[in-house]
Amino acid sequence: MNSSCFTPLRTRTIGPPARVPARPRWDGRHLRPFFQRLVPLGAAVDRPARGPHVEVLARLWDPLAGCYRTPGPFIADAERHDRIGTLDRHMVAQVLALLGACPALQAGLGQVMINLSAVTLGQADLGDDILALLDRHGVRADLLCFEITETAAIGPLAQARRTMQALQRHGCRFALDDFGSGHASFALLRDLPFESIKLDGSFMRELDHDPVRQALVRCMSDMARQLGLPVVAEGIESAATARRLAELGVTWGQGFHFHRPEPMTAAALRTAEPEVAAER
Ligand code: G
Ligand code: G
Ligand code: MN
Repeated sequence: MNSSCFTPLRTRTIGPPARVPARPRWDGRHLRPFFQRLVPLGAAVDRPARGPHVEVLARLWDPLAGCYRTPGPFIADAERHDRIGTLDRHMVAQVLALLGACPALQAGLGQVMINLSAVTLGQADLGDDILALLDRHGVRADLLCFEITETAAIGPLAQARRTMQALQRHGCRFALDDFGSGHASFALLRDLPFESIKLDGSFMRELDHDPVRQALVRCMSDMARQLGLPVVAEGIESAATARRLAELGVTWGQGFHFHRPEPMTAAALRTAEPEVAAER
């Protein structure tokens, strides 16, 4: 089995997406949304919690290997081959169809965070496409927060800003993802109306033993507080890291320590709720 398969032992027990064609060629039907919960770290929480916050994570079914692939390689591939806008829209459509089919689920959820490539954000028709999907599936816009990754060039800033503002007027929010790992982070915070920051998971590795990472995380969390933006730390793999982050002023976290990503189904989202409430 290839090493980029996601947790092979577990995914062997998780079957392919419904109606997936049995051929190894990339196709939107091979995509399936998984999700990971966010949890408050320590006592301070920046926002009144309505219910569990979750991040949607794309996984790609590999029919030859019989497992799901993690997104790193196939997202990069889609960006290179101009397919990322289609992939991101497939993900949004699948998530909204799921939420739209379950009004009670929508009422119980806090925020659903969906990753969008910076390339997708730069596409002029994105705002209208998302609003049309919200309308078609009857999903509240304020349930959604889009995480923008800066791995690829963000393209025309004016277009990105217009799309963000149009969706924000309907209640959607925007987070800057992978903060601290690229070159444009600070400039993007200045130029675009982000409402929260997600610290790149690479800072969490060895955080507990590394004064440099601790200084950088404290600096980013202080800056976010001054800007009035909530901060989420990603990639938390131990209780020690979670405790250290709380000391450094980070108020939200996610990672394997709290929750291994799992397929996004109504049943799984429903059972996410009491656990998160207990952790608060
Ligand atoms: O787990 P892994 O390190 O392979 O994740 C790689 C990247 O894929 C992460 O930065 C994550 O933000 C991104 N990602 C996950 N799901 C999606 C998605 O639906 N769309 C986009 N554009 N990126 C995603
Ligand atoms: O950049 P972004 O945060 O969107 O990346 C999310 C990716 O990181 C997902 O594909 C997810 O599977 C992976 N991920 C989530 N939690 C952890 C963790 O605790 N450790 C590591 N190494 N990866 C994680
Ligand atoms: Mn993300």
